[in-house]
Amino acid sequence: MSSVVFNPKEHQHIRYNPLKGDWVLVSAHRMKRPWSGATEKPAEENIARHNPNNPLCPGATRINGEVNPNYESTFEFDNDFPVFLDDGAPSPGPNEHPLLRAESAVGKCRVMCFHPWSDITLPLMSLAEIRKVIDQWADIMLDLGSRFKWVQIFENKGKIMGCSNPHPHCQVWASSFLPNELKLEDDQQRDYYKKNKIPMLMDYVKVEMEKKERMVVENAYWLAVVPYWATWPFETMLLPKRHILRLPDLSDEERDGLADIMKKLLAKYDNLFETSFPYSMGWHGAPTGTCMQEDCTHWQLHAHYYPPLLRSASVKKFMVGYEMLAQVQRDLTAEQAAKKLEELSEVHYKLKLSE
Ligand code: H2U
Ligand code: ZN
Repeated sequence: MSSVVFNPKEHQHIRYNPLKGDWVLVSAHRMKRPWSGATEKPAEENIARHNPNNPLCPGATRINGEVNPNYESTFEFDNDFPVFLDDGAPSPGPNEHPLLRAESAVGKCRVMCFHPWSDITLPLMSLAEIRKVIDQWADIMLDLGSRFKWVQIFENKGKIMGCSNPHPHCQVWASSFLPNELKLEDDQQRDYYKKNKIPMLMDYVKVEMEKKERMVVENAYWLAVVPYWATWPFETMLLPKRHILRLPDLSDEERDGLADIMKKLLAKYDNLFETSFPYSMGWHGAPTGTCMQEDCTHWQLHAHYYPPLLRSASVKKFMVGYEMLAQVQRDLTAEQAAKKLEELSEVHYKLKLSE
C-alpha cells in the first residue's frame, strides 16, 4: 500500500457516471505531457449577416423550392433531408434470427433557426431573444411530444462538430422509440428513485450546491456544473433547482433564468479560447407520447453540453483508441475544468472589445 495521500489532480482513478451506469478514467497528470500538435488560433470566419443563398436565412429559397418567410425571431420548418422519411414507412418483417433483430422506426425531423442573422450566436443575442428560443423549444416539445415517445432537441455548433451551416439553429428529431442514451438514463434514474426516494438529479443538485467544487454559474433557478463524471474536457450540465420533468413545465421566471444562465455559460465558453466555442448540446427530460400518462417522477429535466476542445481553439480531445475500444478517459479533472470556466468573465469577449 502506498503512503502517499490520494490527490485527484495527480493520481489516476475511475469515476462513476450514475446517469449512464458506466465509468470514466480520469488521468489529470496527462495534461503535463508535451504537445507538438497545432495550438494556434484559427482565423475567425467572416460570416455575412444575410446571404440570400443560405437556405436558413429569411426570404431564402430552400432545396425543396419553399421560400422562407422574412422571419424576425425564431423560425421552424420540416427538415428537407430528414433522417426519418415519413410516418408511413414499412416495418421490417419478423426477425430471421435472434442475432438479426430489427424493429420499425418512425419519426419527424424539424430545423429551428434561433435568429434572422447568420453572424450571431446565442451568447451574443439579447436575453429577450434567447427567451424566444426557449419558448419555441417548449412549444416544439408540446407539439411533437403529443405524438412521439422521444423528442430530441439538439444543437451542433461549429464545423468541427459537423455543423454544415453557420446560421444559428438547432435540430429536432422526434422518434417512436426511446434512443439508447435515454434508455440508460431512464433505467438509471428509475433505479435511483426506487432506492433513495429522491430523483437522482435533484439529489445531485443538492450535492453540487453544498460542495460548490464544480459550479460554473448559478442563478436563482438554475445551475451549470461540470459533472463529477464528465467525459469531455469542458463538458457541462444545466440543471433546474426545482423538480421539473419537461421543458414546457418551466415557469415564466425559470425560462428567464434559463436565458440568463445560458448567456453566461456560453459567454464563458467563448471566452475560454477567445473563439466561437464548438459543441453539441441537447435537452433531456421525461419521455413523452404514451409515457405522458406514466409516472415519470424519477426524471429531472437537464441539458448536456459536450464541447470537443481541450487545449486551444484548434486542439480537440480525440475520442479514439482506448476510448473507442475500452473506456472513455479525460485529461483534467472535472474540478479543474469547472474552476477554469468559473473564473472566466460572464461578459463575452466580443462585447468587451466594443465597450
Ligand atoms: P446542420 O448543419 O446542423 O446539419 O443543420 C442544417 C440542417 O438544415 C440540416 O439538417 C437542413 C439540413 O438537412 N436543411 C434543410 O432542411 N433545407 C435546406 O434547404 C438546407 C438545409
Ligand atoms: Zn441526460
